[in-house]
Amino acid sequence: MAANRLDRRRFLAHAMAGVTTLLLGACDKLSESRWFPRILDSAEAVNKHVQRAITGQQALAREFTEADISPDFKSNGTQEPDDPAYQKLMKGGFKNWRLEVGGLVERPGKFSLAELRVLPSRTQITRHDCVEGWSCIGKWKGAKLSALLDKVGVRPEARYVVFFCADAMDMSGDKYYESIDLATAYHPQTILAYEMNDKTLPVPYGAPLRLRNERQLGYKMPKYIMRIELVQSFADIAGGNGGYWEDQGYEWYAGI
Ligand SMILES: Nc1nc2c(c(=O)[nH]1)N[C@H]1C(S)=C(S)[C@@H](COP(=O)(O)O)O[C@H]1N2
Ligand SMILES: [Mo]
Repeated sequence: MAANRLDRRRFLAHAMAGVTTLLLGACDKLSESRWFPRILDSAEAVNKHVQRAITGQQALAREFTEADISPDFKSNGTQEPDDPAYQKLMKGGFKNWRLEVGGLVERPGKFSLAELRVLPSRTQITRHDCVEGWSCIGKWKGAKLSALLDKVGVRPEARYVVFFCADAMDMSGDKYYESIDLATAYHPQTILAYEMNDKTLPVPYGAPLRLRNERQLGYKMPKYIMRIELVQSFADIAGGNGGYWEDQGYEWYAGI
């Protein structure tokens, strides 16, 4: 299957053209998101390589103004987990909710919302792009994931951050989960959001805590986070592909 050098160069050139289209596309109206299928078609490794080569590993996703905020942000996927433990926490205003952080860390721990709120935070107005072809702009405030990771101490073997959620996606009872690499985890706009549009994060959008990972598609931003685990490989977790949607065939790297 190894492509020869020329083929590989042509392939890269093609992929670069795709990225140029998408960079221009960022200035388009929300309805003009024709570039989605192109991204999903391109090979994951090349997509990731090219995006990082062109925009830089830590380049920021575009940010918007208050006037751009969508009046009716769409809630997608789960809108309220029916898991009994989640329901109980929700009815108690999430006072008893704790974020568990474990795996390849020096100091595993459990964090209340109050504890997360005192970590260094970031507020950002960004565009959420769903693979289904819709986009909404919202304002998010949350703890920087980098700050939480520094607090627990990431062990050198760790390569991915895995998020386990409260909601089951289908009759199988399989819970939503998702993973990102450490470069994404340390990106300045990668936050654990507890506020949306200046209010406590509402349940349809992932209360009490959801990830904002602004340079990837919506499915890479887990809602209803209960536990975070640092791992070396996600091969043994659930379906082995790094996330609920990846187990159904979506790309693991969903850069936009
Ligand atoms: N736990 C959980 N996280 C999730 C989902 C979900 O169903 N459950 N849906 C994903 C998808 S496909 C999208 S587009 C966004 C939707 O976020 P929103 O409801 O704030 O629009 O959340 C993502 N994270
Ligand atoms: Mo989505």
